[in-house]
Amino acid sequence: MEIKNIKEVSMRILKAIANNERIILYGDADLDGASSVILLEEAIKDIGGKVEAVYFPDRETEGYGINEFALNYLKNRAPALFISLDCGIGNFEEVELANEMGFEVLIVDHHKILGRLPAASIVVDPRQPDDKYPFKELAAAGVVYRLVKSMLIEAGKWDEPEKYLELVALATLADMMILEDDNVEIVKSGLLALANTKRVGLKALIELTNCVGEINIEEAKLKIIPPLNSGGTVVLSRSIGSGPKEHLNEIYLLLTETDLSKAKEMVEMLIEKNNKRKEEIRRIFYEIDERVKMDEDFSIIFEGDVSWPLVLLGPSASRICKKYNKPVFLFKKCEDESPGAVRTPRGIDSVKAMDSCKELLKTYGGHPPASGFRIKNENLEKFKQGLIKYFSNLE
Ligand SMILES: [Mn+2]
Repeated sequence: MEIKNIKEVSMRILKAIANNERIILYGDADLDGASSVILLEEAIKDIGGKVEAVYFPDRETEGYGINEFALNYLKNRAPALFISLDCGIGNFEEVELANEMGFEVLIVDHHKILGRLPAASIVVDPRQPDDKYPFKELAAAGVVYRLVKSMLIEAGKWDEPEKYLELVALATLADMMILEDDNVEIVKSGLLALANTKRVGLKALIELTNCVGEINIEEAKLKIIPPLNSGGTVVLSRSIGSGPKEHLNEIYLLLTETDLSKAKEMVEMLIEKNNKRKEEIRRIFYEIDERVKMDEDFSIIFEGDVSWPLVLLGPSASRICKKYNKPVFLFKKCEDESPGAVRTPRGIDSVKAMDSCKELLKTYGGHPPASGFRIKNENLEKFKQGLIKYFSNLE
């Protein structure tokens, strides 16, 4: 049994390699997205192909998923095969735009399907209603692992699963995927591989976070993953002159670094950044906590502020959700539109809740317990009331 369309995407990429087509990898800017991109890029290189460009959107300024700014940035590389990893499943308009620019879009994602599919040439997502693959809780990197395995077997080059599995294990833990079925084996063999990693970025991370010997799930979650989660966007000019700038991020750069001393410097910086980040999340948590305490009776927590960085809303919402055991919607108040993050207690589907107000939202999507949205400011109050109504009907 295989995930729907894995074989099709695998064959399409192999054809692109054989025909020397330009390939663009577009990944979500977190550890799962970066791992997905690295897996596919390494597999393409192992088969003898090359990647024209890698792009990670800036979470703070571009938000989540495929966006117009990014497409404009990349459009002079069309025609090309545009592969969206760990995002894309909710980007209906953006995929249309990419098609118009001359890209052929492939989507490999694991987020919830929003009623219909974007107009991509092939979509892989285990959550497609007609996908017969029984396990739905793979991280995107777990889905990409099955894709690269299929490609490498087809090309007769499947021999080093460890270098992929170490990343899939970390991505699975970072995305907080449920540790059942496939994920148990992935995390177990991946963490075993991690202790003997050849990636200097991971070596540096293991050394500087004082992990010794075999790394267990707790150590991975508490020591290895947090610095990686603090990685931000980096725009590099890799080629001289007017060559394209690369729109990357620090997670990707660390995990693909080949110089150990450089990797150590990067890790030190990420650890420092992570400490600042924790401090900042604490500040936001207390700010929200103060506001919520004033309110006696509430069914949801719905708060926004101009000063809250978008990238910290998810972790702040998680803390608030843990404390109050209520659905939490946080947004960064921007000029016309506001992006936000959602966390809900166990058993409550945040994406379904937003389905009930979808006409008020510009975009939304994610996983049942953790998702995001973007909304015109004029609709914020209506959205809040719609959610209150939705949750009161649930009770
Ligand atoms: Mn993911």
